[in-house]
Amino acid sequence: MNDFARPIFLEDKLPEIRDSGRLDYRSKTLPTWCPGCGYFAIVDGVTTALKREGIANHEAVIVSGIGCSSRFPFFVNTYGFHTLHGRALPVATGVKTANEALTVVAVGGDGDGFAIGGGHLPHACKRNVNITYLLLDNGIYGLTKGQTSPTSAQGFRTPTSPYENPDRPLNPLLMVLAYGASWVGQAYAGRPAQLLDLIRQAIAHRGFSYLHILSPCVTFDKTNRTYGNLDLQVRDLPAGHDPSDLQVAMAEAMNQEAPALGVYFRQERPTLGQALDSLVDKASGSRKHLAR
Ligand SMILES: Cc1ncc(C[n+]2csc(CCOP(=O)(O)OP(=O)(O)O)c2C)c(N)n1
Ligand code: SF4
Ligand SMILES: [Mg+2]
Repeated sequence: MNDFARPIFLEDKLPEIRDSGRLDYRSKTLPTWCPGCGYFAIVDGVTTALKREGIANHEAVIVSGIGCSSRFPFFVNTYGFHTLHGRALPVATGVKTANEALTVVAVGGDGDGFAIGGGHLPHACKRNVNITYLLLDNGIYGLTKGQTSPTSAQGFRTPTSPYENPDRPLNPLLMVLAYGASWVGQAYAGRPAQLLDLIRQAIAHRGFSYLHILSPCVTFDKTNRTYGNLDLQVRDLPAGHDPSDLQVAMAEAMNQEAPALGVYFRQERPTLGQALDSLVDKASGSRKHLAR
C-alpha cells in the first residue's frame, strides 16, 4: 500500500476527523500526490469547508485545468470537471452561468493559471464571476517534473534553468487586485486552520474570490519553497488591515519577501450573473415593446 493511502484509513478512525464530516466529501479515489505534498492540506480544507458551509455534494462543482493540483476533482465527492491545461476559468464561468445555484470552485497551479491560462484570469476578475479560484502555488511545474514556472524565484535551479532562473517571479496577488477581483486572500498549506477559514470565506463571498495558496512541492523543490523556508517567511496581515482599501492591499501584496496571509481585499458589487439577468430583463422588455 502506498504511504499516501495511510491518512484516509487513519481518518476513519479519528473521531475529530470523522465528526467533522469532511469524509462525506472525500471520494474513494486515493490522492496520487507525493507524501508530504502541500495539496493534501488543501483537499482537507475544501472538503471541510463544503461541509461547514452546508453545501450538499450535488450542489458543488470542482473545475480544474492540468497539473498535479488539477487532479483535485478526482479526490472530492462532488461534481467535477478536469479540463485542459489553463482552461479551468472559462469552463467554470460556463458552469456557473448555466446554473447559478451551483457552488463552483476552480482549482489549478501556478503554471496552469499564470502561464498557459494567464489570459483568462483578468476577464474572470473584471466580470466578477461568482466563483472561487484556488491557485495552488508551488512555484514549479510539478506534474511535468520540476521546470520553472511563472512564480519561480529568481536564481532557482531546475531542469529548465540548470544554472539559475534568470527571471523575476510574477506577483499574482498584485495582478488579481489590479484586474478587479472582488475578494483576494492568501493562505499557506502549512497553516491548515487558517487555510480552512480562508477557503470558507472565499466560497461564501458573492463574486469572484481568488485565494492564493502557497504550497511546497516536496519532490522537485528541495531548496526554495520548502516548509522550512515558508514557515520562516510567512506572516499575518497586520492587525487592523482594512480589506476595503485597495491601495493598502496592493502595498501589502508588493512585499513578496514576507508573504502576508489573510484577506487582502473584499468588495461587494454586482456579479456576472446579476448583470446577465439584467440584460435578459432589458432584452425581454424590448421584445415586449416591439410586440406592441
Ligand atoms: C497544452 C498543454 N501544454 C503543456 C502541457 C504539459 N503540462 C502539463 S501540467 C503542466 C504544468 C503544471 O504546473 P502547474 O500548473 O504549476 O501545476 P502543478 O503540477 O505544479 O500542481 C504542463 C506544462 C499540457 N498538458 N498541455
Ligand atoms: S510532484 Fe510536487 S506538486 Fe506534484 S504531487 Fe508531488 S510534491 Fe505535489
Ligand atoms: Mg505548480
